[in-house]
This record gives sequence, C-alpha cells and structure tokens, in this order.
Amino acid sequence: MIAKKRLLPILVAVLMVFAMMPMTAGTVFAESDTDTVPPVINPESLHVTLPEGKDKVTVGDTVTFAVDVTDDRYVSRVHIHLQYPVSNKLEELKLTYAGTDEEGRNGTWTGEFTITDETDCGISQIKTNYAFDTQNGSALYNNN
Ligand SMILES: [Ca+2]
Repeated sequence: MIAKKRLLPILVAVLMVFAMMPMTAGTVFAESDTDTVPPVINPESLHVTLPEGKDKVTVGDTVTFAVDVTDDRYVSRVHIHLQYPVSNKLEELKLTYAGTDEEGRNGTWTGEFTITDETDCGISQIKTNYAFDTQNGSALYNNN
C-alpha cells in the first residue's frame, strides 16, 4: 500500500513522463470537429458611432456599428437588425471582422449603415444582434 504522502510525487512523476514524450512522425492529435459551445456577444461593447460632430444623421450620412464577439473556436458571422421607428421594418446589417485574431476571429466586428431617403425619420433601434460560429452555434442579444 502506498502512503498518501508518496502518492502526489508519483502522480507528478507520471505526468512529467507524458509531458516529455517526444512527438514522433505519424503521431496524430485529433481534435473534435464538433463545436458545441456557442459564441458570446458582449452587449456592453455594442456601440454606434455617428459622423464626427453630429448628434443626428440625415440622408447620405454613414453610421458605424461595432460589437465584440468571442467563441471557443471561430466566429463566422455577426449580424445586427435595426428596426425603423415608423414602418417597424427590420434592416439587416452584416458586420465584418475588424480584429487581429484571425485564428478565431474573436474581437470587434463592425458595420457601416448609410442613411437613405428610404430610412424612416426618427430614432431607429438595434433590435437584435446575432453571432454564429462554424457549426452555426449562435448567440442572440435581444434589445427589448
Ligand atoms: Ca463555438
């Protein structure tokens, strides 16, 4: 029987042996293809930038949306739905990745929206914000 005091050093020694095993040709480390963890939207990072010096926008102005999204693997796409105040029409805005982590595309996603004469007058609201990963795992931020 091994005394409890000696068990920890033996475990540590066994772990070290595994850690020191050299990788040999033909060694394959397979990673599961199943991505079961959905992306995460940081709702506090969601912000809208108006053209410099403006607090209201008119036809021809461009508004920028930005939000931070992370995933355990890879964020594939991020959308924002903007709801108009009069017609209640939903405008889908596809954001593009603006970060530096190309491996997982974790970070800031941005999109520009240009005001046209078909945009309702009044205060449009961000209704929803969707994010997807490679397996279509999704996250939803609902602004109700
Ligand atoms: Ca994922």
